[in-house]
Amino acid sequence: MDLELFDLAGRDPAVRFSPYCWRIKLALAHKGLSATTEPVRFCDKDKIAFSGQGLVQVLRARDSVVSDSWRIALWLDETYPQSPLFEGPQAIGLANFVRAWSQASLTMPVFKTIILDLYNSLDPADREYFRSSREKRFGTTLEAFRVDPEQGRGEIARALAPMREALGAQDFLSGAAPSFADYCAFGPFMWARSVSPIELLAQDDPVHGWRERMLDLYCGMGRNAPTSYSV
Ligand SMILES: N[C@@H](CCC(=O)N[C@@H](CS)C(=O)NCC(=O)O)C(=O)O
Repeated sequence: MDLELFDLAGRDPAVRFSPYCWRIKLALAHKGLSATTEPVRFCDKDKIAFSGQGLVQVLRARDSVVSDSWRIALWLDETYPQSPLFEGPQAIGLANFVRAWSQASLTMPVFKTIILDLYNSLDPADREYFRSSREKRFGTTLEAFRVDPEQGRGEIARALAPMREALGAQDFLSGAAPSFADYCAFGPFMWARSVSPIELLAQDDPVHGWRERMLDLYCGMGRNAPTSYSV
């Protein structure tokens, strides 16, 4: 079955920064599946109109269209049982908790730290859309929403307390090997890495070691991904 991923892109179409899209790219590699990817910019919503909604991530297979990264992950395991992303219903429940925690606690401090670098990585038409939609959402300018790197690192370090505790005793959130819970928590780090040179983690943080292991997965898929600046 041919798989096609609709993946958010920056001014440079090779720079794919969406944290939700990263979850699925790693999930596909985990299952040994490949997909072609189609870059989508914020102002290119026509490209995903067939999905009946306006957000990426969208996966199109020969006779299915699935949107929303969590639903895509469940669909992948149902459709391709090999190398499961979730080993049974309990794993689905626990990974869903990590997904929710990552979105509720980690996304915002990362966003505040990288927002101007993200903005500068967008295509000019997308910049206008991003500024007006996010300023409306946050009720303030991007510049006022942004925090400086030191404050950002402090907020991120506090948000990561439960992860740090778990990773003191195991290599991945899922145990000895990574799974979808890890991909959900890793998404915000790939979002940041794709567009911003700001270092989010202290070297001696166990989460730093986990992020290094995650970057190396699947032949360095995350580490070798194009960025909007020179690494
Ligand atoms: N729950 C969705 C969230 C997807 C989402 O929020 N995507 C953002 C990009 S990171 C988007 O498409 N935004 C489009 C817009 O703001 O117009 C998922 O997990 O796939």
